[in-house]
Amino acid sequence: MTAERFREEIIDHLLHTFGVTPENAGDETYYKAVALVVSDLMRRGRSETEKRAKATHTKQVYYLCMEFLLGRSLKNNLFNLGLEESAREALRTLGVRLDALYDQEPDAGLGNGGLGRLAACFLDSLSTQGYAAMGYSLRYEYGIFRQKLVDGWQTELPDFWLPGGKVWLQEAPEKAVEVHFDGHVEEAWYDNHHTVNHKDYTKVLAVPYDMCISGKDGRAVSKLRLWAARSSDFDMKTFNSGNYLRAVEQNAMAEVITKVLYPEDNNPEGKSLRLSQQYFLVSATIQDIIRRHLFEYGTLDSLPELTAIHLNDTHPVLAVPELMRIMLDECGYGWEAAWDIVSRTVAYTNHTVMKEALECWNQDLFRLRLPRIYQIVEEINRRFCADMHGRGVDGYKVGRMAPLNDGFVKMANLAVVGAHHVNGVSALHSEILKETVFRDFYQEMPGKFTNVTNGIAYRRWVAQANPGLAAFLEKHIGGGYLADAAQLEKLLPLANDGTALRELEQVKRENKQRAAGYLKKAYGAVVNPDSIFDIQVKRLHEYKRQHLNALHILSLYLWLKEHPQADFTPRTFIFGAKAAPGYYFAKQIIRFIVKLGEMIDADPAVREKLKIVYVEDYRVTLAELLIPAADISEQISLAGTEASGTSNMKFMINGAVTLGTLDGANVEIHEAVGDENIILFGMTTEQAEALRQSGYRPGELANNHPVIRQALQLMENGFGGMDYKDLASSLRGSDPYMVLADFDAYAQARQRAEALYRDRQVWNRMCLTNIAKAGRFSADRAIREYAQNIWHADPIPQIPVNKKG
Ligand code: 26Q
Repeated sequence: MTAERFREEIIDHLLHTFGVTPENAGDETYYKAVALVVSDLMRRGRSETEKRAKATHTKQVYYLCMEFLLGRSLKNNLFNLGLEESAREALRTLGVRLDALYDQEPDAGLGNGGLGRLAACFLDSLSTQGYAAMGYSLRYEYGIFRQKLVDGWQTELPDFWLPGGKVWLQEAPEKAVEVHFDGHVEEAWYDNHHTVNHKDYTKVLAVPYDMCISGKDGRAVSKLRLWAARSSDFDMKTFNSGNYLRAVEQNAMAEVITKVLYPEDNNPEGKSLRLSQQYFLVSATIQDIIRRHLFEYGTLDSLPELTAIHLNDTHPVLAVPELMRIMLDECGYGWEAAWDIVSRTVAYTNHTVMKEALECWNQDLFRLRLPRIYQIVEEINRRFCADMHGRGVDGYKVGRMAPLNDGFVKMANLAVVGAHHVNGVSALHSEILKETVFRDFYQEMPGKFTNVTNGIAYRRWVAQANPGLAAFLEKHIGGGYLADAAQLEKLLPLANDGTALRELEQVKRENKQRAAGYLKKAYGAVVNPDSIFDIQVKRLHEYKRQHLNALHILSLYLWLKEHPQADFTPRTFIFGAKAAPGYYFAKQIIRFIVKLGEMIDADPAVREKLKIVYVEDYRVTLAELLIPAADISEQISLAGTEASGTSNMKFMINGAVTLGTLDGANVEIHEAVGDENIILFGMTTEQAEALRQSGYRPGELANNHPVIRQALQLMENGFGGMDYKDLASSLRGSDPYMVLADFDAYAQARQRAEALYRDRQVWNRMCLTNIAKAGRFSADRAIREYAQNIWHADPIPQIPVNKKG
């Protein structure tokens, strides 16, 4: 589209959609007008994609996920459609800056962290590589909460994103479906801490809101269908019997289902509203998939050949019993035939090995809410157990694998039983799955288990987030890496090219300056762009060990107080993390970090050397700003706890050096770059396990270690008007994630990092090598592996639709 045409379309939307003249429109309205122009284009692309997919009987991929953490869309879509320059020029003639419009867009924060962002990156890759794909999720009215720190304490504010975000959504009321909750939870007796009591509704309307997801250069456009809950109608009987208020109330109850995203990640709580959300997503989605399939092919017999349904974690696993229900109750299938179809259609990705993060639901709650689904789960369970017993499997083992056991519905067991493939998200994680959580299953059905290491969308995380690096890459290796990430290796010959390395250093320096400018503007924080930018941004969790990082900074502080003349490269430590609102300990860690930063700021003897910035409300848009500015990428989870990590990949491609443990995908980053280009420390998974077995005594360790002892004492005595006794006593008492055991190794690793950083040539070479070797962490590669090994799906053939035979 030319700039002139673009300009006309913008003006058209201003006048006819928003009723303002170009002169009177503000940035916000301009943003919406531009978004609508882009949306129109993408919808046309989507129709083309659908036509081609149908004409060629291409297998459809349906990606089900309770979360899609999309962030902003405008820049990404303009970039993918190759329209950024036209848009910029069109707006310039109207006296408007495109970059100002980008800032008008709220983040679509429909996810917590890694899992939700992965889903978003995967949709991008599905489009770009031309698969026939749809994502399904919920149109939460409120996304992940906005974080506000009040004297270091996290408070939560609602994220009402729709006013600015809904321009990307198209309501499709004609495709609405009904979801039935045939059970009544008579009293909120089960989760009586919970204030939402949604006992009354039985029928809820699921209304689709569709968002087009563009691929680079328009090979295909995917659709993300987000369901919103509406009450299906006034219960007229109640209404007529004079209970008007009750009818209205019921209406409101139904809409509660998609009101808000649950903000707990890796620490699920068994709230009945969450179960309703999950079933709501699954039931609406499965009905939609079946409708589409029957419309095209007239029978569900061909479902496994023509569709792949992917469960992103166990959250949408009720897709298995829901598909069974429809086939049995509404399509006349018998159990065996239906089960054969279902279990050849569904695949499942696991994202965690931590026992407390595996979803299970109280059986009574489940049965009351979803009686028919419960019956089907019982039958799945009965047949599975009978089958296992029949094969002579030990009774205890059968119990451990059973979807129903100990009064719980075990969602992961249901997923493994129902899926044809189960994958972990990094090589290490997939091995741990086979050895621990799914050990029994692995022994009985080894062929089901596989690995697909996560990946990220380079087009967003490099080309858009880091224009300086993109220009550097364009100059030295061309733009081919955008479609074929393996081409990044073409950088390797530059490892000894001093000029190129200095150019790369300059790119980093500019990104640090840009980030510093933002930190100044947003928080009044003054940071030195010549200091080492050492960044840890991710959800706050004990297993991720932000407190290890902070404890070490505290020890550095104490050391610098004693060694004021020491030769020391100034460091800026940047943290960004949201804690689940009810995760009290995590909130204490945040406060500890903030207060430590304040103590340092107040101390003229150290503040030129050390600086902590805790960025409030960390989200996709801030990640895009901070990650390109990092020198050091902190990936310090206890080995064996982080399934993969994906920010580690984003840092790597942006030329930061990983300082990390051998956990998750760090293992593969190490493999890719070699010992010289990563800073590893700490126990391996086996060593951590062995230490636990042999009786880990953190209290003793603390007492015998002068540095740790002094740091913990300072925490106990307090500073900044409060003490951090809870934190200190947890470390001394049980230290579940072995912070103290890895402390020395961590301190040494940081010292090595500083030494390496001082030799600019050496450091720049490390950065360059990381970028060059990052190709394997592209989401495009991950999607190809899913397609080939799990979904058995191919891209839509590139034939012109109107020439089809
Ligand atoms: C479940 C039930 C009830 C309420 C909440 C939940 C819930 C929600 C989100 C449970 C887990 C999550 C999110 C998990 C997650 O983000 N896991 C991360 O997934 C990434 C992508 O694979 C990995 O890179 C990370 O290692 C993993 O922690």
